[in-house]
Amino acid sequence: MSNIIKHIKMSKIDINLLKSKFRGSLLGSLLGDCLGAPYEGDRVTSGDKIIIQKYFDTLESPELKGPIRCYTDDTAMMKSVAKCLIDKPEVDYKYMAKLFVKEYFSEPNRGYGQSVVDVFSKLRKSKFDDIYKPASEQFSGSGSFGNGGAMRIAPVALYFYNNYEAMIDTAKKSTQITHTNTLGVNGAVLQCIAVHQALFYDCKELIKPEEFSNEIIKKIRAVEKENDDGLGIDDFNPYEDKMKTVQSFLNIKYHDELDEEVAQNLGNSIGAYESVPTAIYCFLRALNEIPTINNNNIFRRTIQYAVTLGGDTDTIACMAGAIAGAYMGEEAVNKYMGKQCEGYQEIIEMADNLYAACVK
Ligand code: R7I
Ligand code: MG
Ligand code: MG
Repeated sequence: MSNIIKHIKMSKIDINLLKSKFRGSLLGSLLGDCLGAPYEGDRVTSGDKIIIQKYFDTLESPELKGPIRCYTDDTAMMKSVAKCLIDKPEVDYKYMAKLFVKEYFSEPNRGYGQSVVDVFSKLRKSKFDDIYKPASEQFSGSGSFGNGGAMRIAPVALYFYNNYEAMIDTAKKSTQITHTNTLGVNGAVLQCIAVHQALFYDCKELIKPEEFSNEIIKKIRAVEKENDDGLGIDDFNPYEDKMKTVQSFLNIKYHDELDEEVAQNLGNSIGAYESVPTAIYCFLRALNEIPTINNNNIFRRTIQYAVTLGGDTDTIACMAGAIAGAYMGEEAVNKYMGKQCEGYQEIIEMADNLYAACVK
């Protein structure tokens, strides 16, 4: 274990809360994806925010009968990561790659990124000979910096809740099957760290955004240091810097133009660098009231807020939801809203199987 990792302070986890937190996190990922998907690619106006409020209110209604909100690639791939961890206690990355490919070719219309589709075809054609080669060849050899690694990472944070070093290693290796660009890989690691950290907080105690983000900064600094060539010429801590921008946005009192500024500066696109810190920001902002959102539940507020930022709404809401669910647990998830989402029961069972696979 590297010295840097060893010195990160870990508070003790409450094992009694863990099962609910596993469910909460995977459901957060699912609900964010399903409920954010209809707005993917949109620019959201203040009028749209009122419509989104009504949309979320309606989804909580017991009387609402369908249509079921479908999940996208975010959940499809998250399910494969969870299945791999459940089936293979010693993580088998070739098996994970095969699950991704099988899932894609059985349901290709889930809104996958263009580059990742190409990786799946190459993996299948090469019979999984070298599972990291196709991804490493993308974008003239620099690899994809998309948020596809981050959007599916929550099961890794849960499964390795008590093994930080293995969690970081698995977050990297599972991402590299499709994304080898450092920004894509470390974006997934950052999201994994945030979900993992949220497990250690009891939702009866309100998280202090400053403290939570400082802890993340310390951990991502250690990860980014490993990419540093020691020459001091290039910037090797983009995520640490971006997390400091998250902190400065959290210190700004909410005003009408803030969301637009967040979308511009933190980003809301499909690049990991433009979306993972934004998802963490959504969770931390939603710990307190937001004037454009009329709801007291932190879990719902996080997902709804992520959707109102526009852009890559399914993925930012999925990532923010996974963090909020890991903090709040299943009890915070409105059941009627959950049942509107495709795969709701399946994800609950998956969370329980993941829990059984790692909590002895
Ligand atoms: O990262 P990935 O799995 O996409 C995830 C996103 C989520 O929003 C999902 O909800 C879904 O909508 O897609 O898929 P990739 O194809 O690896 O990356 C997504 C896109 O990012 C690519 O198709 C490119 O448009 C862009 N991209 C890059 N563009 C230029 N240079 C990723 N890496 C690069 C790059 O290095
Ligand atoms: Mg998607
Ligand atoms: Mg998306």
